[in-house]
Amino acid sequence: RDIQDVSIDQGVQELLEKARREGVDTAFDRADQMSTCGFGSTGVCCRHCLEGPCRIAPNGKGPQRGICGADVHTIVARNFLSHLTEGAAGHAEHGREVALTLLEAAEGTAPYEIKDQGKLLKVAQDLKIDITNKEPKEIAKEVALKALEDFSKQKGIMNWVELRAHKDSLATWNELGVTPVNAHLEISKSVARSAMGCDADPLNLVLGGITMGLVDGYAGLHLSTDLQDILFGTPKAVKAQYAMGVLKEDMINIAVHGHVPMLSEKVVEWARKLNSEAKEVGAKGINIVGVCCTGNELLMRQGVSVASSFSSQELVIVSGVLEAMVVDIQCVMPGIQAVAECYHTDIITTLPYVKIPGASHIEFHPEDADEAAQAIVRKAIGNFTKRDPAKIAIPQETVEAYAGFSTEQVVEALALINQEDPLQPLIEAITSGKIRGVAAIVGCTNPKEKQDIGNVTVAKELLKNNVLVVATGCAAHSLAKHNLMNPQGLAYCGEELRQVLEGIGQAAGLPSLPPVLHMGSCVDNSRPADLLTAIANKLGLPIRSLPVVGSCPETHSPKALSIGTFFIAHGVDVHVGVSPQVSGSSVVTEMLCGDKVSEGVTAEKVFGGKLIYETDPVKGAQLLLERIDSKRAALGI
Ligand code: BF8
Ligand code: SF4
Repeated sequence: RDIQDVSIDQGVQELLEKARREGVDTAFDRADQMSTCGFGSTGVCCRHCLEGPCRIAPNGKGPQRGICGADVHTIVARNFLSHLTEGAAGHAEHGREVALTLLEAAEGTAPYEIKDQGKLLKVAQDLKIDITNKEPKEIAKEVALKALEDFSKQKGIMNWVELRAHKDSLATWNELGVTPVNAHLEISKSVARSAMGCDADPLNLVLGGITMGLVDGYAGLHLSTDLQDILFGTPKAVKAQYAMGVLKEDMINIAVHGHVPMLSEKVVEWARKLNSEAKEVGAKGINIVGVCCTGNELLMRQGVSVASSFSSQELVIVSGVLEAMVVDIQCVMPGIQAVAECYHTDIITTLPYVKIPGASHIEFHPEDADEAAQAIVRKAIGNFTKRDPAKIAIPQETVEAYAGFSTEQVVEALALINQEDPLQPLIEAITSGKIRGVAAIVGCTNPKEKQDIGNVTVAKELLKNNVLVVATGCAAHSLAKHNLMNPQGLAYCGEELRQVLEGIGQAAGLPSLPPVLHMGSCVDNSRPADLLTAIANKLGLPIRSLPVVGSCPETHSPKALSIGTFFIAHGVDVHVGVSPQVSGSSVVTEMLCGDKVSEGVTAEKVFGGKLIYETDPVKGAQLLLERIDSKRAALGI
């Protein structure tokens, strides 16, 4: 592809051109070299045992069953479940790591404070923990132990499901028998049932997938957000910069990349503390920039600027001014090391179960977080003088973004209009039609796709039609870079939505709210879910009847599929713009994407929401608008 066909971000185009000039291979080039496998992309290739791999030929021409006798529907459903299990496991590990850190902080063995004591008390009370006469650390310990029960209890349902789920959604899940008991038990069961000779029933496998969506949603998203807010603070409105131009030639640049904020928060803290050492080597200071969801986490709580989303992560290195890229877990391309070897950059892995050949490894454990963060920052400082001046090129453009819209911050802003009943102005705007619906644009960028175009196009189509848009993950990067998170983006909003955004913004002392509200990283998809639950509770309606949708136009990650499944289980329609690899089975496709009049069981009949697969972002947005309108019509608004 020409550089213009790879991304609509000019800085990415410039760096890709430089990479190609310098003979550096990136994910965009590798995507062009990779031919699409028709079997894998439709989900019909099975590698679940050593009799295989078995592939089911399309159109009935060739084998129609694997060696064990599994038909195409079993194979596709099992592969889909495996994807969801992988996604849920990633987020559950994230949640567990945070819970352990909170426990160690409470016991005084890890150097973290409890920054949001208000949220700690609220979560503790909602978990029915007795807080009378207890110190914050004592309460934090009990909250952490309750969280860890969600990885160990053998009976009942997960504590975080009880804490956060809407009662009507929970009733549906209980009736279907899909409510998770504990995350590890369910993940283990899910891996076991996907093996050869176990679950062969496509419907049962897809229901197993719903459980994985719920594990992701509660042990991953909600649990992580709650405990991270307690440890690091609940985000408040902040302004920061996006795009590759946030790199600084006269400073030591450290990119923090991955997901879990325990490491990145400490790197930021030590970068501030060791600033004088940076000056000793001739730099003006230390500039931390974010990549992927770590970027979102630091942006939301620390106002740290963000360089890159997933698909262009290697290009941050190509700027020639990156001293170190420190990574933890998830969405870290192994390819960054080969790119780093062409420059002076050190790739630093930090977790024992996420290593990259050739990279430096500074192991990070919460108890010695300070020592590890210092070593990381000092390694970067030591690299500053190793730059090759001939290889330096930083794109100029940066874009201002307003972020930090936690659910608490949104409610606080609304309270400026109606102190007694903060949600009322939002609900009135929805019922009167000033706001036609609410959409969460979430998920990734994908090197196979033209970066940002899907995310931005869906957002603009929805905004034009007066849909209130919130965003998380790398989709939020796309929208921020294209001016949808500052007041300039109001030009893309329908007149009525613009008035609502200006009204709320001005009450908060801003010219306007930004057109898109940045709610955080992918685990922070718990925040829109919390907002929906609050609105549904206030209206006395189930979430499934609200005019709300989700869209994931450029996903690459199984995590996005498991988050999407979590929302579908609430009855929220979810659009994906990249193949979810289920089209090889008419039965599975019908279960996920079929409608009320389809034969057999469909997600829409059971939950009230379905999966919408559409690669054209304009058409995808139109389909979402149709769904919003049909939910409005059913409510008589
Ligand atoms: O968890 S949006 S590319 S970085 S998977 Fe990965 Fe996708 Fe980015 Fe965050 Ni989410
Ligand atoms: Fe083939 Fe069945 Fe083994 Fe899959 S589980 S590889 S279909 S024999």
